[in-house]
Amino acid sequence: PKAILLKDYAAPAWWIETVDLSFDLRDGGTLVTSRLGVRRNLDVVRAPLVLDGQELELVSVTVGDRPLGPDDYAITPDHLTIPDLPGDQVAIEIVTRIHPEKNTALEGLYKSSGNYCTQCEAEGFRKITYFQDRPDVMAKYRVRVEGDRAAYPVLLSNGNLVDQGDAGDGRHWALWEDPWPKPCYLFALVAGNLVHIEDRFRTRSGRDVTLRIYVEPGNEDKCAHAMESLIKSMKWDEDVYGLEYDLDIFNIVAVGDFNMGAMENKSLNVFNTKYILARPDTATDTDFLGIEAVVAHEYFHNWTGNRVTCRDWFQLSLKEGLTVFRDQQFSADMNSAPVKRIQDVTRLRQVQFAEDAGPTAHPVRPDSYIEINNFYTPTVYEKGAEVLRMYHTLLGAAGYRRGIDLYFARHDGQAVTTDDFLAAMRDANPDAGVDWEQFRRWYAQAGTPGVSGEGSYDPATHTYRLTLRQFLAPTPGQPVKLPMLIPVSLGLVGPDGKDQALTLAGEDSATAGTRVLALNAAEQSFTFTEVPAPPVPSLFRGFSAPIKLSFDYSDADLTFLMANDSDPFNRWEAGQTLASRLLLGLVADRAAGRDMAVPKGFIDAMGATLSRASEDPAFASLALTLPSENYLGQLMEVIDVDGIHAARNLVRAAIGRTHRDALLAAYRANAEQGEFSVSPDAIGRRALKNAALAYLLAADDADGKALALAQYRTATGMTDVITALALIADSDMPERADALATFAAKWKDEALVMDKWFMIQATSSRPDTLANVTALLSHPGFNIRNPNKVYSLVGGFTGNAVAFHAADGSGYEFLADRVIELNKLNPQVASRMAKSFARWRKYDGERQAAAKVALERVAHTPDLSRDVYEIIARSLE
Ligand code: B3K
Ligand code: ZN
Repeated sequence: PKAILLKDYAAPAWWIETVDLSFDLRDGGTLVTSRLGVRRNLDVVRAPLVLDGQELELVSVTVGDRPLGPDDYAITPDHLTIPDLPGDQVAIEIVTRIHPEKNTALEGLYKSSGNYCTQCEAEGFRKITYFQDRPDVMAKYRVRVEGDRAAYPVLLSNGNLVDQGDAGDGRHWALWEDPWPKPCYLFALVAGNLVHIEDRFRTRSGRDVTLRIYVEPGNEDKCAHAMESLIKSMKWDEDVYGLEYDLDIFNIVAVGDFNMGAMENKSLNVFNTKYILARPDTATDTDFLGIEAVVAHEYFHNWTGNRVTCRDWFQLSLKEGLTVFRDQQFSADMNSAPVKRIQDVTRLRQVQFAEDAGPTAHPVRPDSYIEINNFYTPTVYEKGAEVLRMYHTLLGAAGYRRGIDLYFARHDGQAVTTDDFLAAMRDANPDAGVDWEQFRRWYAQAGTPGVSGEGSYDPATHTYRLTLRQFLAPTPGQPVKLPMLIPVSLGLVGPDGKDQALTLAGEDSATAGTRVLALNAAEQSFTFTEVPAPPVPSLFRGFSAPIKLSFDYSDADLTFLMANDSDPFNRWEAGQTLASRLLLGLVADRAAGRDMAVPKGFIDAMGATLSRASEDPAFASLALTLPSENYLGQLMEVIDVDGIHAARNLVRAAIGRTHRDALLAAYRANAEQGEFSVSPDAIGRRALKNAALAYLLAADDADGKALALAQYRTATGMTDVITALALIADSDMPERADALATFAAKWKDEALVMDKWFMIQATSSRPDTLANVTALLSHPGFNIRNPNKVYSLVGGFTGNAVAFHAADGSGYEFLADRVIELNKLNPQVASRMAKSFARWRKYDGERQAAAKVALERVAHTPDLSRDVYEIIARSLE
């Protein structure tokens, strides 16, 4: 397979301005008729019209009124080329036949539980009809959908329903028209037996919008939260970004078989049921928050992605980084901002930093790919969102908004680049004093910058000198890196625990608080004057840049910041830094054959956090959580899987034993009371209660076990039920088997709930986990064709460090088998699973050897998809 390069981008020789599609949906073959209005692009050299198409059966091609014969065009497995088009403006009709019922890749038009739906981003439209499948070709669509009335009572596409009727023979049709030009990746069609809930939203300029969520019959009672989230998003986008919805109708359809979370098709979002369906007894707090965030994300795409789209797929972060940042801001406004920030940074470190440190590292704006579906990555999404956050930090809320307004004023209706976005931010803020050429490196250079430094206080002159250095390691294809523009949001915390003034040498006296400095050289010193007493610096408040900090804090400094920093993120961060330091020390002790002794100071600090827990239960639950095994692994040169697991469990047990009474008290104080709610407060209290329960079980506490069993048996909300069940499933309590069985019996018909059941077994650290997971592949509730099932069972297992990285290589062998099996069915899901191999070189020799065998076995599989090939080839490089 050949790589596609950013530098090869060229505008198309032809524009397609109108698309008239007609779908004749039938089992055994769907006929697609496409009438295109094409116009020559006079700005480029004359060239034939080359259309993309894959797995299509061509029935006929007509240019003007002339039917073409096979000699009039050229056809390959990927293209249809029509040479010598007459004139500059031509009408073309193309008829193809496709087989959605056989489509297991879930890309293009396919069936999920008997209903037709589409997924076109990134390049699925070419599996529906021949077309210039590229985002810079924007057209107006009219779509006629015809199908059996009884089987598919609901027929949907983008835009407005303009007509419908009876087609005879038990069939009916609907005609949809979308007035907004769009790239074909935003096309959608749904035909099925669906029911809907409905609400309305009046935009601030007075447009009444009908909002509908379509689901399979029986799920109507699980849509309310998604609908509320949609309405909140529409309002928030008006208030914060000044962006209003632009049609009279907004539809969401939830389907059970979907490769990712959801898709922002114009006015017809298609969602994975996971991000729509929720009832307190079926969905966890994480699910409720996930739904709010994803519904918002897809809605926000209406402007950032749809009205202004990407010129080419290298620009993917133009819409994804921006839209993730927008959904993060939204969720922060709807819930607790510090909690949201801590969760987002935890995820960034867990998945994006890991990606940046491995063979699949790539810039936010990649410059080459083999399969674009492999680039819907944490780097493009989450690091992309951090880049947006840095614009916001450097320009302030008002400057950022000026940039956004200019971006839309310039580019509404266009397909543009991340450079265009940067230019709008720059031009709207001429006095910002930002070196934009340097800032641009955040898009171009891969890897996570490291920042190190130290500070010194001079009591004679009352000055504090802070020195910071930055370093960016080479990544694949980028041996040499240049210094980045790194926004450092900082405070100087005085001995009284209060922020001191931040006056740089030569400035007028500043006020106390937080300020943002630009670190733009390899090494830089900042001298603060009028500092009355030696401070502890609080650096990168709110995580103001996606970097790895190593600053020469003493343990006492960190404990001080944990208790005193005015920035909640950095209070949490100080605890995490302290915990990582301690845990890695224990891992080293164990490796050297020394006893692991847990320092009392840390256990006391956790006790202090616990004693303050009632002030902010949500924050406390995060502050009490130790860094994950995966994150600790990233801090090691060679990942000591078993050592990390042992050290972390030892510390957890020590906390559980030492603070038993306080944990029991926290459990009881936060037990469910009153009506169920997903308010931030209620979620926070549940999180604290369940964190306390987990510590009690870590200490093998008898009362804790009894509480877990009682909670499993009597709780009504899924958060409490599944947390208790996960703890039981991870133990060797005699009730384990029975608890797992009663859960499965109760929920066997609720696919999303069963996903959780598979997940908790796959993530257990019991020694029999691989055997259990292997047996579960044959469970009647498991289906390898359903992506959610694969993500729960196989994905859950690969995230389980001790089991997946078992020294005997059994975990790698298991994954290779699944990747090979999935490669034939669904390349996107296969490749997502294959990414778990990527960091194999970070493990010891024995594990590396086993991983290599597994990787090579996948590499030698016949008919390897481009998706899997690209990941495996990069991993082996
Ligand atoms: N834009 C889609 C993702 C499409 C993934 C294609 N493999 C969902 C989103 O980011 O909103
Ligand atoms: Zn998105």
